[in-house]
Amino acid sequence: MPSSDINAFHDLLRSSKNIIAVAGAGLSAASGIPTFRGAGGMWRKYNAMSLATPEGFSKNPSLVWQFYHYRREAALKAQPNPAHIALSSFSLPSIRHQIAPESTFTLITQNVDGLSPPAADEQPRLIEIHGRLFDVLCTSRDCDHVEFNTSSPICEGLAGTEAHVAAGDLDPEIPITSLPRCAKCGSLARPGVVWFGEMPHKLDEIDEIAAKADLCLVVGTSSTARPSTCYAAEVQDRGGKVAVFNLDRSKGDRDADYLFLGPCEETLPRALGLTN
Ligand code: BV8
Ligand code: ZN
Repeated sequence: MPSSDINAFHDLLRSSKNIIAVAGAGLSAASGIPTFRGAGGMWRKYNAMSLATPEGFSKNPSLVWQFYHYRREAALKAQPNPAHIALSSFSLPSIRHQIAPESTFTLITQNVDGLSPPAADEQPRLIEIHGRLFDVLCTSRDCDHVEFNTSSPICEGLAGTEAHVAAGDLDPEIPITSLPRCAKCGSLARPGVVWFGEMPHKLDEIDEIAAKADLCLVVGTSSTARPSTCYAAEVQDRGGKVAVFNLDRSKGDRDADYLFLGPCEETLPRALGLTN
């Protein structure tokens, strides 16, 4: 049975050397971004295989762009919540070293909303394993141009369609010429997120970091999508510890050493020693 003893968890933090956090949609829930699989989750309302696969995009880019335009608009309106702020504060050595004196810290987030602020130091302390909503990629193999684009709307053809998507009504009629185009070569562009069946980002770097980790925090994820679901077990197999922060019981907590049930925007700042 996992422990929820906060003092014992603080002792563990004090002796941890390399800490990783694997985060999911629950981290951004308090910012008003819907999760995928829970109550009101996006994959309950929309078909993941039509909207979040390369095959879905080839078949109907209009449908897919409407979905991602809707999510871009929602993310642009959202603000980081206390759980994002706790993780970004914890990534600062001057703050973290007060509770975990000799530790490193890396946040691996599955979220694509850009709400986790990048760390201020020179280390790659934030890894967005499933890409970013605001990266826009050229689909032409000869070009491969990538642009960071936060325009609202991203193009006139999608303006206002977010209201239809929110109502569960995707309109397949937008012509391909009215969808976002590559700024360099004019080809059809696509959202810069990692779809099912595609290779997640920075896997080698993550493998290296996870191989050294002695504590894994699992925050607001159902632990369903591979490979993110594997890192906690890897850390534990090498004798490290796992702490799960989730609103409810989840697949990732079966073998956890610590389990903090409740909204992570409340449990995480306290567990990381940032509030009382
Ligand atoms: C890969 C970006 C090869 C896009 C996402 C069959 C067919 C095809 C593929 C597969 C298959 N079977 C298995 C696979 C592999 C597949 C996979 O894992 N599928 C599973 C789901 C069946 N994975 C892949 O295809 C990956 N690529 O495997 O490449 C490879 C890899 C490594 C090595 C060699 C080869 C690529 C997966 C990327 C998919 N894209 N996102 C987008 O966002 O549109 S992943 C998808 O699930 C979501 O989009 C999300 O990012 C991710 C994880 O979900 P969660 O974040 O966990 O969200 P969820 O709603 O499930 O859970 C929320 C949790 O929060 C809940 O537990 C809830 O209780 C909790 N919560 C809510 N509120 C709070 C809270 N907790 C705390 N506080 C709160 N306030
Ligand atoms: Zn191009």
